[in-house]
Amino acid sequence: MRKPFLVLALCGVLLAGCSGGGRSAVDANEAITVGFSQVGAESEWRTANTRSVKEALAVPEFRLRFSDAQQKQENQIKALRGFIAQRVDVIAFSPVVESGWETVLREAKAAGIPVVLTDRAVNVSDASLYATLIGSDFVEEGRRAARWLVEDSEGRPEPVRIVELQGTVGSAPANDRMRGFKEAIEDDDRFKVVRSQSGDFTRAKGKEVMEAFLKAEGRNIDVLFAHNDDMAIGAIQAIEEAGLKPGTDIRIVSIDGVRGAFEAMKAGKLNATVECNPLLGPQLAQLVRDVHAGRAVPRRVTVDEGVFTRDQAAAELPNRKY
Ligand code: GZL
Repeated sequence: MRKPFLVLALCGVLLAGCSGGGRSAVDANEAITVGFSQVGAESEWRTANTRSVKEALAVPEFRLRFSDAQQKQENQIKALRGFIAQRVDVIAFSPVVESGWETVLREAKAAGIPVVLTDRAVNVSDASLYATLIGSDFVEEGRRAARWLVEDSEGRPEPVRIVELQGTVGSAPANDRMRGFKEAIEDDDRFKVVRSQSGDFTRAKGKEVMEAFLKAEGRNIDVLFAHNDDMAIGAIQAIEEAGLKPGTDIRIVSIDGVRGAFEAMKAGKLNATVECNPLLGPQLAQLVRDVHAGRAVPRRVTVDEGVFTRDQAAAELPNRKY
């Protein structure tokens, strides 16, 4: 499952190496100036994504201007306007939420600066406002989490009462993971989502909301579906503090596949994680090269990902790259 992505990523790295091979250092005037606005540093996934982007663009061919929006849209819009004023060659960003980008993207278009979306999508009326989106299929990730749950629930008591920790309100991953999960169980009466609330993709908020779920539902929770591993890890603390066994009294399925999730699965406290690969740097670098050179790029670039369960965790942990 993972090979194609790895090969693509390797090609990206080799191309970077080949294009630099034997050539003198890139003249400062020729370097491609990239303005990158990152969502924040809210999760292990985000940290790995930032590292991948910075590493891939840390070659003489690029000059990276990086901005951390601390999960606030107004900070991202300010950063994008700054990149436009600085007349960068390409803008790349991971939009914290789906809506509210039309105006600033029209300003980038008017300035003749191409935009590459990474990780998350935007809702705009004019498709020409960005060149391409590279990121995961979040709806499929939600479906995969539900498929694991359906399979793991064979022979168990019914109904299966689920609580859901949603990601950042209005974000593409939260909207789409919820949609995919719901789509995959809505015709199966065994499954009931009894509570659903945003934990904003962070461990702290995930713990806080899970405490509220436990207070309200007591021992009537069979499953936690968390839109990312960080919220699941926070929820695990709340479940243990309530005197229950995470992974046993309450089964947990989450999304990202970060190292912390594999460690929790190895400890028996998390049951499954759906991979969402953050290592987009090499592919992003290639897209920036192509867009800057005026070459055609695919409208949508996805990455190959898998699903990992508790029994695979110990063997897979040493292979994890994020
Ligand atoms: C998904 C990414 C999400 C991760 C979270 O591509 O946007 O944001 O699932 C992160 O961990 O905060």
